[in-house]
Amino acid sequence: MNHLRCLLALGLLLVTGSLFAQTPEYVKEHYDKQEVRIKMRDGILLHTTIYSPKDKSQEYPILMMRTPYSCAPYGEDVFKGRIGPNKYLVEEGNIFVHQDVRGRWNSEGVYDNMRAFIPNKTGDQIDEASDTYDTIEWLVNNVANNNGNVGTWGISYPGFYATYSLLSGHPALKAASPQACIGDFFFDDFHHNGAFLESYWRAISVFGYMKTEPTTEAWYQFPELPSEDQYQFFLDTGPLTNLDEYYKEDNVFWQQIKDHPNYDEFWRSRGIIQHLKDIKPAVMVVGGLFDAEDLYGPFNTYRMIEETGDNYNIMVFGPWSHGDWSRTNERQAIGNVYFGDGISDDFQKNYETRFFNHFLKNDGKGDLDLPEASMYDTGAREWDSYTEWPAATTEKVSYFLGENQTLTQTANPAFANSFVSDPSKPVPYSEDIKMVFTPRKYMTDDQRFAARRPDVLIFETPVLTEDMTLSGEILAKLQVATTGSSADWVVKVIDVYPSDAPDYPETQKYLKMANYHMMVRSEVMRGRFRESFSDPKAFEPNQKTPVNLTLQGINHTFLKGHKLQIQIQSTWFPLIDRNPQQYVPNIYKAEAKDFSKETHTVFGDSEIEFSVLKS
Ligand code: PG9
Repeated sequence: MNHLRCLLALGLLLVTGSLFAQTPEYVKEHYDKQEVRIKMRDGILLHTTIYSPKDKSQEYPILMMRTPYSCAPYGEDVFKGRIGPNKYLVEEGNIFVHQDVRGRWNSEGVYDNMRAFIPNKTGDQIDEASDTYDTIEWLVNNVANNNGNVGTWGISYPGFYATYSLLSGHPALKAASPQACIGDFFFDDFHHNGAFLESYWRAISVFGYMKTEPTTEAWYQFPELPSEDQYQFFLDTGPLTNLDEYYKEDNVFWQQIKDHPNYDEFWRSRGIIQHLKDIKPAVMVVGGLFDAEDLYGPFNTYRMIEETGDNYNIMVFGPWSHGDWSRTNERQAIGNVYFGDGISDDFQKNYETRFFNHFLKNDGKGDLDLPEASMYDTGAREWDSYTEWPAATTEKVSYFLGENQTLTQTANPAFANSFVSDPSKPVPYSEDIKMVFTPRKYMTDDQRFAARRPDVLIFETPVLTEDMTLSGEILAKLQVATTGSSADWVVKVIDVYPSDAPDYPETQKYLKMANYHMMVRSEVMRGRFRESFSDPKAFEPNQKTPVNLTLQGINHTFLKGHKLQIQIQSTWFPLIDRNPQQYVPNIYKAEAKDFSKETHTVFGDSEIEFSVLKS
């Protein structure tokens, strides 16, 4: 009996010990904490927190995350639970470093959103690459017991700094894992193809106010709003200019957003993708196929590195929302939709931990036997491995937006499908009543509420008689017209479940998965940017005009018994701001009188081009 008790106790210890590896108590027991201020080449001091294993019997690599979200808790005797990318890397021992980036929290300097990279810096010119270089140089020469190898990781904005670290050129940097990494604020987060994400408006509090001194307390605050009903609040507020009531001149980022409505040098210079050429350290890009915040970034970070270099570069895209892969949920679900068990833990243990150990604890040679592209099939609910991405084993298949709400394989330019688009009654992007910090759940939400509106056009296949896997980007080549001179065009790809689809434990009350219209992918094109993001153009009223837009990659099997549906609409509120539908030079400066109800038309030679996995 004692033997059994011992086994049970050991099992309990292993489980709880493993769970505890992400608690302050565990970290305090196994790690020492140091706080230092590292001097950059221009003299600015950056707050840097270092967690080193108490076990000094071996040397360890340094794993660093640079963040605008704070190294809190501050104080060498106060510990946090999550110090590394996952519990496995914490349990086995690494040196973890967190740094407040320049101008944020307890670091000195002036913050600059998505600070532009300066390729040929001179003198004490700085950017995030030089700050990374100067930090790594100090760490490898001053942190006890390090093995001389450095890795970087981060999710979202910290993911952007992990990408940026690849441009530092420091020889000790051997591996980076940019995760949900911002690539360009004109296509990630705050804008999609030029449309402003009004749903992000509250987040401008966090990034718009510039502090003057190092601080361990938040220097910004969220505006007091009269309502938690996001749709109603922004509708009642009206034109974007009325939001100036809440953000004054001292919100630098709000002024910058309003002053740069087009893809101009301000945004172009801040995009990091363009610089990711001939990268040397090993890279593992991670993204969520239902990440509402940063999809453009990870897909294009992987793509540019792959196209221009020959370093070890892989991608892992799972059935995740923003950052889900770093959490410890046993069941992976997003909103009403369940995808599987243990998916994040498997990633952390068998991808992320093995990636960093291979390049930081071993010599990085030999085969790591991770796929070039690990893409979860979000329809069949299983992992696919591809030897390249986009997958070579696909063929282009086009559907046209046909009569009687059908997707046909024959174009019919004579067919015209019209709807009235009314900015005073925009199509909601969600049925939820909530004032979000950033949108997330809509990415898999049921779209029946939209399908039943007269200002949403739907086109669908018959019930599929066999599985169809769409893998890769989707190109929408619309042929449209408007009675106005300005319009947005939204394309949504929907998986229509059969009438006998079972509910999940996660399915919200008073909603059935039977006939669920699952959002698989969606995107907007602000019509003025159809020819150029830098040089906007009005529509000629009532003139048939091509509008093309690319929807980010998917890997989704539409199962036999399901239907593929396309929804087209021109408002998507308040995910994005409302288009006045009369052309004005800058929608951020539009007035109430500029907003008009217009009739939009989608023609039958509008084509949706999919990449379909060859059977
Ligand atoms: N990319 C995310 C974000 C950036 C800016 C504002 C709000 C969200 C993120 O860093 O989580």
